[in-house]
Amino acid sequence: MEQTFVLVKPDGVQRGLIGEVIARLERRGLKLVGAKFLHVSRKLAEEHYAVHKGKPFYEGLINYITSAPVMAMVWEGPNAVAVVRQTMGATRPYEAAPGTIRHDFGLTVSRNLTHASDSVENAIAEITLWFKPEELVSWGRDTDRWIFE
Ligand code: YYY
Ligand code: MG
Repeated sequence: MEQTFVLVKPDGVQRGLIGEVIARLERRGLKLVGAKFLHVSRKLAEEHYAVHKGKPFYEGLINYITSAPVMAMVWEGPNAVAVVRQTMGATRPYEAAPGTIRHDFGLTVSRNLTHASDSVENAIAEITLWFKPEELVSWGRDTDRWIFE
């Protein structure tokens, strides 16, 4: 089953939106299989955002993501990567569709509340970077058969 990596970034945590993000993903039908609340080190932030190194917003992005705690999670379900990206909305909140997290709670790209893996390949890499295998919980949920076949 597909898994994806999700972060509630420092602005989401500071604004008390961890529960809101979790509620939306749960309600969508996805299953939580890993979670940790942590203050991100510069090293982890730089590895996570390595693809953006050298871009004009990179330093600000690293400073922001390391400025206060984040909630890191792994969510599982059919098409989990695409489903979570859809629920998050477009990178720039002013372009995100109504009903998405970034639309409903955000205004600017540098405070866009959440991160979610953008491909299955990157999801695997990000889950491996942030979680040890034993930190992921394999569990059966009785409602699964009412959510997907
Ligand atoms: O995957 P996603 O978070 O939607 O966007 P990316 O293009 O991967 O950029 C990562 C992160 O960088 C974005 O969520 C906010 C920040 N950022 C920025 O501050 N300014 C930009 N012009 C582009 C991205
Ligand atoms: Mg990205």
